[in-house]
Amino acid sequence: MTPPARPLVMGIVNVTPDSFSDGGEHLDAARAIAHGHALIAAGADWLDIGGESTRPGAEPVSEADELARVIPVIEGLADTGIPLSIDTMKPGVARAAMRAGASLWNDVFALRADGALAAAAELGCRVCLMHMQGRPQTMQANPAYDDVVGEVEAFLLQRADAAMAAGIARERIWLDPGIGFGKTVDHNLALMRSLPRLAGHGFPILFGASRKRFIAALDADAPADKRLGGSIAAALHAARSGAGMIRVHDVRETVQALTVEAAIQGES
Ligand code: 7PJ
Repeated sequence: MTPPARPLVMGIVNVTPDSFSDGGEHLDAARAIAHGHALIAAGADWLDIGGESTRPGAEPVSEADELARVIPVIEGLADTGIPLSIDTMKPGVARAAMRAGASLWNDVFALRADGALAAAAELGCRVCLMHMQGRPQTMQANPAYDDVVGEVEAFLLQRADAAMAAGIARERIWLDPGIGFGKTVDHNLALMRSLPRLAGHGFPILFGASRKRFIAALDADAPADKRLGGSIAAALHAARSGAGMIRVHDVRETVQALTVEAAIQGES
């Protein structure tokens, strides 16, 4: 029996300075590479490498600092056979990442930075276009929509059109509703319910809810390291809704949950 299809699992590799060490960039890169290897051993299909936190309230990072963080990690993970994604809003970082061995530009800013569309077209890489209302520093201050599902869908389709007009092939484009990026709990839940509709446009869907704050809001303020149950619930829902890739911290547990879910659903 061939195993039924499950979505791909993208493991998150954060390369941000460790506040508990003064070991500097080499130590941070070595740790991130080791973490990437561990995620591959746990079953990751992709790795997403990011050097600028986009969590609510996070401050921007300079291009030089972001490059110094992520490029050694991409180089260190380039020969594993597992495809690599770069989580960045900066065309310069995306360019260097592709040279170092990445093949997907995961852009929470959806290629709206100056020169981003042209860079992605020239690089010939895959792109993930994510919806975000506002900027990371302020996006959770007062998220507001008349129709969150309609507005996020229209934005993503408009960005996909812009990407194709710039010369990015349709089959290279992924869409992501951006759970937690300028959204209340109710906005996030509405977007999760609407995933089948978003998947209906023919673009593959990338979905990320791992350890996000809406889980804490539904479960007594659970801290980030106590949100695995909620993360898996969201991943299973996304799988059932047609998502093609799930971005997570807890790779082993998510792969197991998705594999069991796919076996139960059986081949259709
Ligand atoms: C996402 C992301 C997401 C995509 C982050 C966090 C915040 N990229 N980068 N989708 N989230 N495509 O992991 O909590 O949801 S950073």
